[in-house]
Amino acid sequence: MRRTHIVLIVSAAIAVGIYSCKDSGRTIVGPPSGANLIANSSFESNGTPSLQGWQVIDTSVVRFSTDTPPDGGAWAISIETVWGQARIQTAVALPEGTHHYKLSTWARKQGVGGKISLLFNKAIRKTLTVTDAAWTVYTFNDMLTTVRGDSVVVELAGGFSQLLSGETYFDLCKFEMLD
Ligand SMILES: [Ca+2]
Repeated sequence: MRRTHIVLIVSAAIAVGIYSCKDSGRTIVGPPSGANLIANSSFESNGTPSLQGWQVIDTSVVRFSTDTPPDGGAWAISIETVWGQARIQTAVALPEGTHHYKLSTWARKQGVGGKISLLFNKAIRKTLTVTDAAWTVYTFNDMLTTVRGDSVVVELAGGFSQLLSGETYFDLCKFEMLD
């Protein structure tokens, strides 16, 4: 009986130790206000096109484009309008607590335009539709209260249509913590 107790205590101590290590590894240090929390906002690295940090859903309709907005560097992303899932996503780590955030993206469209969405814990928090043929900044502010384990995903999607064609361009996608 006593041995069982000792085994349990040792097991518990190991579990706490593992949890503590894991916990300290996951601690997110609060970023300074105004900090952009998306690492690859401009879809390029030193002039080379890059989708690092972004998950591409249906790579056949996501392309790099040299058509960029002001200060957009050399490359933007274009996503074709299709009858299906044409989108890219990036997960954003947030500090715990209540903060104001701002999502902003330059975008333009030809034909059927796509959408910009913010997902909080896998539910759509807000969606903006790209309506302009010229490069335009699409933006919205949000207040989020987050606890450990919460996640935010920024999603840029192409247009959705069975019959009509189109292309939506995105660049300089930022998710900033305002305060
Ligand atoms: Ca760019």
